[in-house]
Amino acid sequence: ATAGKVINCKAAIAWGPKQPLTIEDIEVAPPKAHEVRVKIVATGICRSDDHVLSGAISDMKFPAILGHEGAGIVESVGEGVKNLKPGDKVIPLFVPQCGECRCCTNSRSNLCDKHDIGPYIGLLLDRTSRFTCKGKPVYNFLSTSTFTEYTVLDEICVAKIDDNAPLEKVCLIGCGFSTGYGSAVNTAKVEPGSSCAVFGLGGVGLSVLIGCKVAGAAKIIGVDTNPDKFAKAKELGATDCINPNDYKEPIHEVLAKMSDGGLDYTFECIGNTKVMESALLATHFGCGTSVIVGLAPASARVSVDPMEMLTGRTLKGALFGGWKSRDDVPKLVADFMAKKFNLDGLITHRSTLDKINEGFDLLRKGDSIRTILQI
Ligand code: CND
Ligand code: ZN
Ligand code: ZN
Repeated sequence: ATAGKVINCKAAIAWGPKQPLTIEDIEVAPPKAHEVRVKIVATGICRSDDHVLSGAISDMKFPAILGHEGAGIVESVGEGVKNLKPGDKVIPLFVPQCGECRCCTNSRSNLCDKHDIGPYIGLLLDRTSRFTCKGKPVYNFLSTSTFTEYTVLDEICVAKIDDNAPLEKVCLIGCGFSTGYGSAVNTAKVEPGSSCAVFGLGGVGLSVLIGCKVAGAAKIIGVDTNPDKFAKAKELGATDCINPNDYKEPIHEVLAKMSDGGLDYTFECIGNTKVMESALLATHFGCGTSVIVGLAPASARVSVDPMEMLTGRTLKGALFGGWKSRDDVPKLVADFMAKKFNLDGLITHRSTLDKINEGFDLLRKGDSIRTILQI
């Protein structure tokens, strides 16, 4: 019976950019009204967490607990929480769904005014944190903070999922898988027989690829500067894989030759604005759509010749694959349980919280797709 009491536990603390995380003893206060305290069971390491450590996300506050791709079990709930109870399996949501704001009530949007996706506040909705370490408050990240044994979430940032779901796999539905898969099926709305190119074959890009295949795309070209990523991409449905460094011509020209003058759909899953420009140019004149999925550094800008748009290309983007988080995450977990897609191909490494820095190193070196930390 920890309900109502402060929990002492371990967490990986980020002290600032370019510094390793350290495992610390922290205190996690009980949830206040409309909050939920969750025991994290498993979490993936996504490149967005590393963008904070590399400094590409530059307005974060420290010390902070990163991590936004987790799954866990409700330990206790605050006053007024109706739809969650201790013991429920849940996935923390980095895009909230309050159900009431302008975006939530618009069927074409999956964002929510209550988000903390830059400029970063790093606190719960009441503008405080439930974490302390060495007597000082610790900031949240993306409303989630999963690199800890216990976290506290606003209830609008929690999806209740199937009691039988394997948390050490479905944690990927908290970000990488859903972001990529939804970018193909919701944001681009890839059609049967269409041609697609996916730039960046990490956890997010490979999930786009899975979505393109499920949607029935006839041609799916994987593009990556690291050819070690090609075998996995082909296993998951890529019909061709190319390395831009193997060509003298700009990569959009190479892709145009491979796709009857341009692709129907392209996806940037890196966070590089130059690649975003190529991905748009690689779509077909008059009918192509390019989707920005990667998170670019805060000050970066994309340059577009207006003629590219005037002649009928579409440039769009989405967070979390366009899914309305609280409504759709339980459905995605149900689809996983019904074997509509498989997550094993995305999981290359398993580890523990105390080895989190090694997990980040694997991602930086390009050696992992997803490392899942068992908490
Ligand atoms: P990860 O680093 O695993 O994958 C990126 C891939 O891109 C790697 O395979 C690289 O080799 C490849 N790459 C790098 N530079 C180039 C280049 N110039 N040309 C071709 N390939 C290149 O990252 P991830 O899959 O975890 O995440 C990808 C991006 O998605 C990243 O920017 C992350 O922050 C972002 C993201 C977005 C969202 C969202 O909601 N839209 C959610 N989570 C992550
Ligand atoms: Zn992510
Ligand atoms: Zn809302």
